[in-house]
Amino acid sequence: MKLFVAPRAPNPRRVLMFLVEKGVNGLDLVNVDLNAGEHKTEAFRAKSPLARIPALELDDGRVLTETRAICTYLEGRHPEPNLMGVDATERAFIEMADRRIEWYFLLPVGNCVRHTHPGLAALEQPQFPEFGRSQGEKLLETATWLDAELQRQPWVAGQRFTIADITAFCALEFARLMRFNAGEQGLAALQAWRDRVAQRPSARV
Ligand SMILES: N[C@@H](CCC(=O)N[C@@H](CS)C(=O)NCC(=O)O)C(=O)O
Repeated sequence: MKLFVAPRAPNPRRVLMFLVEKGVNGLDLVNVDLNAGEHKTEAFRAKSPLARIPALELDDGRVLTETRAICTYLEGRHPEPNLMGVDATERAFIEMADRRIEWYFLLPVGNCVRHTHPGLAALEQPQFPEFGRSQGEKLLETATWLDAELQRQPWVAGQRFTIADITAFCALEFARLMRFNAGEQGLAALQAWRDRVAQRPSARV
């Protein structure tokens, strides 16, 4: 199988972390140069029609995109350690946590960085810096909520490490580009959780 990724891009990083947590090796990693627009070529769009990564090309040639869908596939093929829930109830609660993080944390970080950072100008045209800054404020709202969650439970979805921690960690790391630092915002529980996740081998991808 081939996994299309790019250094520093948060969504491919989610899949790479997921693979390390699963202990899965042997995928063929293909770097896509986003700044050069490699993902917008006809050849790449034939794999990922909306020109997005990550994309996982299966051995039969079919291609999966969307990080959660790729992770669902990998979880099915490599059930242990479980990262997405063992029964319907746990799966639903973990999905709820992961989607909250994806929509209300990763998305505002992405929008803020894409619309305010000169390094992202190649990807985001036109950039609307004011919109980007407003997304930074939305991020702080979610971060404050997440900090409260992490004061009463060790991990984003509850009592154990799951895909939701991976999504939140990748979002928080990407937020460094907008100089967001949980500790400096007084979000001590979020910072402590981040520092714990950073110790995991998967955080090094
Ligand atoms: N909803 C998609 C988002 C994928 C996405 O936006 N990926 C970014 C990299 S993190 C990308 O391909 N950007 C290319 C572009 O903006 O042109 C997922 O969950 O995988």
